[in-house]
Amino acid sequence: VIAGRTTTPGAHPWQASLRIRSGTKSTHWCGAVIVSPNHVITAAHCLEDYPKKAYVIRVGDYDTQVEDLEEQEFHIEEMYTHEKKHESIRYNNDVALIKLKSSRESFVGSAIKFGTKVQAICLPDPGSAVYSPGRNCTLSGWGSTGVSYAFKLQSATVPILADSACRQPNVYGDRITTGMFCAGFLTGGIDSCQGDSGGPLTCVDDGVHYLYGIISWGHGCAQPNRPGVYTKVTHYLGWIFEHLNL
Ligand code: 4AZ
Repeated sequence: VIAGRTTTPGAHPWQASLRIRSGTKSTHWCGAVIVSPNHVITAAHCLEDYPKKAYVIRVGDYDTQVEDLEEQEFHIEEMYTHEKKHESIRYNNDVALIKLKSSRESFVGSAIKFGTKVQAICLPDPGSAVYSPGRNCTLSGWGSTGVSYAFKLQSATVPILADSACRQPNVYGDRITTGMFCAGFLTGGIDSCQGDSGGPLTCVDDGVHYLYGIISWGHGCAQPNRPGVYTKVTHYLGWIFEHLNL
């Protein structure tokens, strides 16, 4: 996150980290979002470079350098990547659902133990979710702050941009599909960045946080006329619910 703020522990209880295992340790790779006791959503492009055994999902984290009591880690039981990923254009259909493997001892039908600092995000209702231009929403992640990845979870408030603004030829033109939307500032300055992708863009409706976007791509970070591009969650609700039941 570029020009964001450091969050407080538990302020984004649905935030997860998709990590790459290396020996007994793991390193942050992408964001992810808790959507059920057994599932997280992430960006499809986050799952392209390694086999499923290489990943771990961590929830309940805040400062990646400190081990918290709330932290829980899971291996992947199954990963479902959208079948039309990158179809006709790069980053199109950038959504994936991960089913977590529950550790044998704590198995009670669910992998994640929910608590005050670990919760699922609500998925939006396609009938009432509004992606209106100018609406302020919140993104979060441990991605690049400009020089290096963040240790403490960062967040930023960004307005949703009109498709007409984002599809201008000097912005992204035809690279924005119906499954994407843009959020941020055409003047640059505040944005998601490398290592944030797969994480959440949430908006509040009647006091409830909903997952509107999945951090997906952008040309660099926080550059003028290069806002962040997000996977439009309402466009994929059918696909998401279908795969939640597999
Ligand atoms: C990335 O590489 C990435 N500025 C994520 C978000 C943005 C750019 C790149 C948006 O993960």
